[in-house]
Amino acid sequence: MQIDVFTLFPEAFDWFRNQRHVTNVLAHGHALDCVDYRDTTPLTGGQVDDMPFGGGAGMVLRVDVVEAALRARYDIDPVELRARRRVIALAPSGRLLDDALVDELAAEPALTLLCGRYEGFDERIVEHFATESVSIGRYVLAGGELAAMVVADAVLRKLPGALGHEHSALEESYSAALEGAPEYPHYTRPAEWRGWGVPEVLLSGHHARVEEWRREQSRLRARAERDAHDAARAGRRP
Ligand code: 6GU
Repeated sequence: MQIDVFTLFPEAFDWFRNQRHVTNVLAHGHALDCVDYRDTTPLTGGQVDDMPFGGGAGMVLRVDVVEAALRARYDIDPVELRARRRVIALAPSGRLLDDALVDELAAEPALTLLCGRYEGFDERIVEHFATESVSIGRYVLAGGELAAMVVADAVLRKLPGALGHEHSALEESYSAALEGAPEYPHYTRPAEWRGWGVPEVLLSGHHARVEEWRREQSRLRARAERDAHDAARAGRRP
């Protein structure tokens, strides 16, 4: 996997790059690179954005700036680039990220993530350079950087070697292995704390019963989640 993140704030990714699962996959030959729009902007003074036509608050990332950055990185017309790799514009209105989309992205050889800032992108960037736009939820962030890190985190931890031998990403919340349900609860030592115990079955050593209990818990959580969701939609509190 080769992830390129285009951003105005490459230093924002320094902390993320040093996370264990990220350093693990980078050591396995995967790559995460940040590209600064300002390094190749055709405008003077490092300008990358502009006022929106028609007026209104905020600034919009310019299409010529993004084109210059993509051309410098890939040496082809960005209109052709998107036939060769997925180019994702991070935007609050995009396709909602979920486990299925993460799986889809993790199967790609390469991803390009475009971060917008301020009021976002000139729409022509999304229309002509991107293959799609992706959102991490129905709320608005000040920029795409946090969303890009969320996407990269979720994708990279799916890759072999990310989590080490002791942990598998196969059976976790919202995975196919759990039929799309949330994960079962976990407990560790101490077995009792302030009188709060641990489900007896987990201490029993019966692997099959533990498995059965975990499936059941996962299903119960799925049902509770569905009920809470339905209640919220009906404007009630669960
Ligand atoms: Cl991808 N970008 C921004 N700016 N805000 C968001 C988002 C993305 N996803 C949810 N909110």
